[in-house]
Amino acid sequence: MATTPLYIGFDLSTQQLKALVVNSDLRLEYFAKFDFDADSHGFPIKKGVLTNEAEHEVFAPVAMWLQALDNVLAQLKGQGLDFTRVNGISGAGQQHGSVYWGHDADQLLGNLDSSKSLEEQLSGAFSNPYSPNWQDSSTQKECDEFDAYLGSRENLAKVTGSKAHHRFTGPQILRFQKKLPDVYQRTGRISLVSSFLASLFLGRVAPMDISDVCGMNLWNINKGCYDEDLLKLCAGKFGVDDLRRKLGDVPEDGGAHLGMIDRYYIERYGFRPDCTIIPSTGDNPATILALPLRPSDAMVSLGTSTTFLMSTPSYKTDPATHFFNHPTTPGLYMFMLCYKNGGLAREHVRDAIDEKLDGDKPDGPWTNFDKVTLSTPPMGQKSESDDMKMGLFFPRPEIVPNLHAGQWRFTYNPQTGQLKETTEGWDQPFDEARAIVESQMLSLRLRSQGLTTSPEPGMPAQPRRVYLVGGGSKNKAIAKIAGEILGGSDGVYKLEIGDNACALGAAYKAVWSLERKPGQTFEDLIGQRWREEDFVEKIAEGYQPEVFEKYGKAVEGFEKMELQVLKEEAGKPTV
Ligand code: XUL
Repeated sequence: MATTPLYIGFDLSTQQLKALVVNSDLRLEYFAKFDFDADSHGFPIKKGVLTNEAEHEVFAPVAMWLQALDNVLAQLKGQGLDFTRVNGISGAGQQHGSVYWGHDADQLLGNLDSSKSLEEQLSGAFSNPYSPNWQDSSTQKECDEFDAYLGSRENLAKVTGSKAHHRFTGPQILRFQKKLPDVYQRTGRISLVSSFLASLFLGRVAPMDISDVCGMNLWNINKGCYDEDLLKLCAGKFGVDDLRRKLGDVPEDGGAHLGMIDRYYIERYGFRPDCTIIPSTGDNPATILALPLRPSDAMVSLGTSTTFLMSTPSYKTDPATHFFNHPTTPGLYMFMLCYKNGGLAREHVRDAIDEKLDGDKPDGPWTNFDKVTLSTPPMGQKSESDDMKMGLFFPRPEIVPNLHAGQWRFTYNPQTGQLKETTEGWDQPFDEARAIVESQMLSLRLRSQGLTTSPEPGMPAQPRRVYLVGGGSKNKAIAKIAGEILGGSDGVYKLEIGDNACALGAAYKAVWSLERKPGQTFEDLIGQRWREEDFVEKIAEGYQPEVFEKYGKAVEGFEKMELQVLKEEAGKPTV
């Protein structure tokens, strides 16, 4: 049998390292995974991280990731993977996390002994053995400084794509620089988790990726370079030049060939010497590469939290949203909404309903929730003259919008525009099943509607397709409501490989980088090789004119409701 080249996509996420191997036809050939809690040795971590609650710090030991990489490669070897077939490697890393290398990092990375492990040889390569994690919230003071530095958070969002966030790397570096000046001075280079992964394969510190660099609050997206003013703020007394050296250059091409694989992997695992290393990107940018996503298609990741991703040519920033450079295609951006609440909020309502209802759940834990959701009319309106029921359900502090944990229930009359905070008319907890899913989807529609266009003459602006990924994507009731609210002229789809979307996207990025014709875009190359029937399943209707219009009115009430709650709660503690 003729063998085609292979490409590896890694996913270095909070709780696992995964490796997914595809061939030129995008078919999955091998998969391996290392779960930090279950499989690592010597690190007292929980869910992949360590915490210092007193200072709201969340961080991961970098040496654990070294242990994981050797283990995953050994697993692939054990499965019979012939590494001489591997043409290219790319990866996806949890966004915003940073790795601090000592001054002799390149020296150590370039002189690895293949008879020893990465952990043995590189554990001492870091000035700081820990990588701040995206769940860290220790940087409120630094965020205030970033938001103020360019005049307002709106301006910061305009320049960098996002207002300041605790997890963003710029505020993290600023805090690190002030808190541990000696360690900062001992730092030769700073990597993102994504470029750290590429560095290990390259045998020297790798440049950051053009999309992932936008998760730092330091990159000026319009100018295509680090922002001089923000570097100044971040570097403090150590100066801009020093920080610029630490961060390194950023290649514009997301498919750039950074170099060949280091000798360590050739000798230890049997890679061939011309296996090429491609920039690794962030896990969210990698997710939109898991399919040939067209501008105006939307992806909704329904996990513990909710993430909404879109590829778009528009750059319309707002403090509540994020823009990144598109990971492969110049001229496009990735738009992202990142909620802290999602699955957990739905589970609370599910459990409350289960408590009230007896009976079997033959179709799994969501049987009652789904039944109740689907038998409740849109916005809880039994007749047109009824008020709409809507609410906010945040078991955790939320960032979209910026609100502390809590629940708020309202009724809204779309004819008069009257909004009332009340539980009157609510049949709790039953009315909440549909209301919570609606609330999550209305928030997505509210914040993405300015970026969508009309997919066909006569149709209102909406995504062409809505793709669902993550745990919640298996739930057909949620998919149905997603289509009713967000639309989707072509329907709502589930990605078959939904749980491994970012590793898959990283592998596709490597395929594109090495097999593209001059000037060929990612969407074009992957689009040609994509086999719709094998890779996605249509799970719900998308656009239905009447209900879409009704939810259009609901969005207006929803926006009013959010503003009212924000006003009422102003001054109370937020995240
Ligand atoms: C995005 C973010 C998370 C991490 C998860 O801004 O912080 O989605 O990327 O790994």
